[in-house]
Amino acid sequence: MTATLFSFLPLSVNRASALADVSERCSENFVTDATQLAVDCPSAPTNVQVLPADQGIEVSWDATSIETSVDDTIANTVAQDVNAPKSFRVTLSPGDIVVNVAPTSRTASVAGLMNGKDYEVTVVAINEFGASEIVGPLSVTPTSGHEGVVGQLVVQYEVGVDATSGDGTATGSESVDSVELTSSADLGEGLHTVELSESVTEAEAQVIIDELEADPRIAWAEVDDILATADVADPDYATRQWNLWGEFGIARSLRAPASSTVPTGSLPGGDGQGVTVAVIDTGITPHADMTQQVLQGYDFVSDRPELAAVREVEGDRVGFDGDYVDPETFGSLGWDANPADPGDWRGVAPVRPSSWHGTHVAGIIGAQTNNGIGIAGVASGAQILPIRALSWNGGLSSDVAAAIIWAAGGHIAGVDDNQNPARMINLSMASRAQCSATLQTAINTATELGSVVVVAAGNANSDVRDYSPANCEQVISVGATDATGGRTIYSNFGDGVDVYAPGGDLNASGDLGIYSLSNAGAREPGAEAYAYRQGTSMAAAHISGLLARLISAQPSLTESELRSALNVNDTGTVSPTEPCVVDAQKTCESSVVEIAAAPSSPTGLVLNADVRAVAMKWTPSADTTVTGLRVQ
Ligand SMILES: [Ca+2]
Ligand SMILES: [Ca+2]
Ligand SMILES: [Ca+2]
Repeated sequence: MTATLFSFLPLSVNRASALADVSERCSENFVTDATQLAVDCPSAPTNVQVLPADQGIEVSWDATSIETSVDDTIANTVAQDVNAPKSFRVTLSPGDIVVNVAPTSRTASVAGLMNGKDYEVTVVAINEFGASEIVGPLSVTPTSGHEGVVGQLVVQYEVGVDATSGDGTATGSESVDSVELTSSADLGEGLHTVELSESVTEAEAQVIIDELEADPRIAWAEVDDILATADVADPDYATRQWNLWGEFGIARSLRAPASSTVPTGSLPGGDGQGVTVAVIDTGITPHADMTQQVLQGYDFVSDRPELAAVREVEGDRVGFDGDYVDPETFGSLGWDANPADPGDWRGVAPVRPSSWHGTHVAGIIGAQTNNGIGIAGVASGAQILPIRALSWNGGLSSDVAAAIIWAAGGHIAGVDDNQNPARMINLSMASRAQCSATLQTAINTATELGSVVVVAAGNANSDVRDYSPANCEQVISVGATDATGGRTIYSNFGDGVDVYAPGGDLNASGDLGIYSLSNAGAREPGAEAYAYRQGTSMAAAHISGLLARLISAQPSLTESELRSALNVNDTGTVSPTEPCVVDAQKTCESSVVEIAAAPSSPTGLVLNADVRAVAMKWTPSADTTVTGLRVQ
């Protein structure tokens, strides 16, 4: 696995003793005795481009030959190889973020940045003599691609209030001065989305909300937020599932002794059979490594004229619902019964090829195991309920709310009820926002219907309290660890993170992301594929799969018992509010989940009953610390 062989150079060593001519030639230098070798700094990278991404940036560059002499015992290295780069270094400020990149790579993805904040980026090439001329600083501002324009609100009407007035406007519209309101989706229990006759700024929206909330027929109103997927894209590499069998994978105790990533046994608990896991995401693409597991889902992506936006440079405004590219294949504009993923590529910032994010998340949870191809899913017996709620331009919280309610078996007006209510609901998405009443209401409804909601903590390297839906109540929020078991550079942190699971770090090495199902198409679906991705999205999927396993072994487990099994505190954990990079696991004292440590059903249960008492003995399952046993 050559891709992991980075050359991390001692950047601060020996600088003081460097020769003067080296200093003149290199922006930094490393050799102590330049007389041994022909000194030559690497050439500076050329054509450096920096593009804004969502909570991150994408950097690319060109460079001279990557061929370097492998025989470092020979002083007279071939001249033209001497200045070849041994690595590249991308730095960002503020934050003093440093990313070291392998010499074969010409790109870097930096995650965990703040949208709307200006960053300065520099790139240098490095070899054993020193660093090239510094390219930059180049300015870049990460963005979600949303301009803060509000076209829709969510309104909670009081019990018994009709959402539509006699004149066809939404109830409460006459209380608003600036725009007219029209009722759109009915999410049940008096919860409705309401369209504005024209889009307004967030400040103007707050005025409208105040006017609405002064109307006694309305309990509350809020902006319909837009959420985005919580991962970072990357091209594919060779297969390796360190996230399961590796030293810090979730099945690490099943790892073969010393070094290997080959499992010595099968995962504990059930395999997920009988458990439906809803994946509320970008939709789904067909994949041979996940066939009979996929149930009939739904597509809750709205399509409203005011959400139309420019998708590529010099392009026309196109619909929010990417189904517009081919309604025959992907379903009609607006809500439809076909959750096929039409692709979420963007030609404007944040630029990206289609992510096939929903397929990747679903594969982590439920890819078929022991079928001779591809990867092993965490819970390959589970049924995947694919629900599309994220478009190429993000997802409305009202659409996500409808998806949550429907997934759990709740009724959504105008939609056939879900025949396969989900015990598990996976939300691999995040936005910088307080938990909206819209999402909290939907999560509460799903919980009352018996579902457990697992969410990504978010990828902004910030306190999770500022990121929704991870900051909602009654969710299990999941932060991301890397292959060393530490918190990833991008993962959100803080009290609100319930548990950590593998999310991967593509900057450490391209093959240290999470490998799962994907698609080769850049814009529209093409051949099925596999790909590495990183993010708390991926981490959340591990927990959804793990809980599906526990539920399939013991269907009666409550949410509280599932939290205990994960060693997740109901009350939250004690943790610092700053990025926690000092403790051993760098996870702010939250658990790093291990599947094999979760309790499974005791075996060999023997009951000895007499008149007044019941005496029990049992054989605990191996590798398990049982902290409690409930007698029924
Ligand atoms: Ca569709
Ligand atoms: Ca549609
Ligand atoms: Ca497989």
